[in-house]
Amino acid sequence: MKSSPSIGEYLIHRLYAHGVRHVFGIPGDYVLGFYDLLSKSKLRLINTCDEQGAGFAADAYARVRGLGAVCVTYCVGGLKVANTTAEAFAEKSPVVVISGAPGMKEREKNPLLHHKVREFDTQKKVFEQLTIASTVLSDPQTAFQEIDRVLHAALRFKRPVYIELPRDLVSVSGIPHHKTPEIHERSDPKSLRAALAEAEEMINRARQPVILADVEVHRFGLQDQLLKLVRKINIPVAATVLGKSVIGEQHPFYLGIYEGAMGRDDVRQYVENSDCVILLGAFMTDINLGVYTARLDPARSIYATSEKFSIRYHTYEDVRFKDFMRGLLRLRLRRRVLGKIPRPPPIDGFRLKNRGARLSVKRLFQRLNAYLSADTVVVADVGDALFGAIDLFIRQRTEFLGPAYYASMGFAVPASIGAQLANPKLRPLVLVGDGAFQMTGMELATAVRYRLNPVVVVRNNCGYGTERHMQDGPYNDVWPWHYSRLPEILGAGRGWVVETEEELDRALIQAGHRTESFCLLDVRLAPLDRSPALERLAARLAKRL
Ligand SMILES: Cc1ncc(C[n+]2csc(CCOP(=O)(O)OP(=O)(O)O)c2C)c(N)n1
Ligand SMILES: [Mg+2]
Repeated sequence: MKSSPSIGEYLIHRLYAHGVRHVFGIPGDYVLGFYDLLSKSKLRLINTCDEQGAGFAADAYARVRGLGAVCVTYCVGGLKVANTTAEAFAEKSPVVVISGAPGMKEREKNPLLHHKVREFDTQKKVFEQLTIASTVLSDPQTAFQEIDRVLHAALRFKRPVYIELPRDLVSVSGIPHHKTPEIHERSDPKSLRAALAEAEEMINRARQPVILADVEVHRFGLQDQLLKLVRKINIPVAATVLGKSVIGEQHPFYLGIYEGAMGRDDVRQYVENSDCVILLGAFMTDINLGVYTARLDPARSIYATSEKFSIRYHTYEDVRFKDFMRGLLRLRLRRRVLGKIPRPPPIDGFRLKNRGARLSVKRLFQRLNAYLSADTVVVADVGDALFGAIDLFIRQRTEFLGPAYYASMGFAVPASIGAQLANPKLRPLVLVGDGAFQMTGMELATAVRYRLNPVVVVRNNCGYGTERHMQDGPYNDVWPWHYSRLPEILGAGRGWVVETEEELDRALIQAGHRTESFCLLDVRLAPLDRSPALERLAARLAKRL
């Protein structure tokens, strides 16, 4: 690094230092100077078809790799990633949104420059609501510090941040000999000690303690600590939907997904009958909790996240999530003899039953379960793709991505691009409804361009199936596309129409061999057919009414 790099160079340098290798986006005149720098840097630019695709890809990249970046032009590009940034915020994914902007000189006298909405800071104000920290790099004296501050916030809180780069400052040098500060944030020692002491007493006294592990365990890189803790005291673990795959689903102490009425009954009973539920990095969202059907008693819970820490009804201030997790490993916790615990049903080898019969949603997921391998990352879109995927059996950890809280449709296809670039060893299996596919499915062009090879299962049920069960009407229909013929348009890939079990079986086997580009299965399903997870929810909700 030069003693006095330009503001653009410093930003690139810091992204690289934090492990970013790809930046997703679409250029425009306000960001061209920075694109030029990027294209000559060690970072690789990934041009998507639409900014929303870039936003979802960067989000998935951040979930897999720890930090992601999207770079767009002012307002016309920036506001298109507002929704994806909102999702990243809500689901704790650290995405750096970089937006070009009019130069500071151009802003004098407030002229009507193209792409401006109302004021020059309109876009910045929008992103203040959607990010954990934001800045306009308008002053070379403070630009480096601002970059440090904002990137630190992204990593500290695992939430998106916004950096606006006026085009006349990209090549301006910042202050010379700037040193990036190393920040170590610690817990308040007294508070941490007291919290650990109370946790020790509560866990040791408990008859049936259980861990409920959620997404922050993954975001903060604490999966090894979790495994050590499990082994240390022989304690069973359930995961939430958002945290699915935070622990390998074949682990002998793994119970399954806990999600109130939507999950398996045995998992639900085990967790809800526990006298000490240790919630690690958990978001108490409605979907995570089976649309409010979960019954977790705070009087019997330890609740540890990066934002809040409480045991029973009282809260401890300044206890860092990481410190608490590490502290748990040092406690004198009673090692238990593990009795019989609920276990996920074994994965049967799939046997074709009704060769010619129309494929049902249930059998689709059973067959997909047999297809998964340790190298698969499952990327599920909103709708029954996400609900059904809950019952899939993820072979290793961190290999399930789905917008299980904010739930924006259109996530899965672009997210698979981000996920595979973040970890090229993985081959994505995309589960996406026909409705969601019509929103962002054309990003398959990006997959072709960058030689990625997702296997995309389009669940073609002629419309918004999930919504049909709530209230139906012609507004839930979508226009039928010839999905399997997209390879003709894109000049690469393979497509299949799948109507029977046998066709599904054959297509998946062939897709396993066709690794040179994407594979798309247009899976025809009955409009009202739904996954076992959705069935369970509907049945149990009906019982409670
Ligand atoms: C961007 C966005 N628009 C609308 C919705 C509301 N919504 C939730 S599920 C759904 C239908 C999804 O249809 P499809 O992708 O075909 O999946 P299916 O329900 O058929 O499994 C809609 C419209 C949403 N979640 N996100
Ligand atoms: Mg559909």
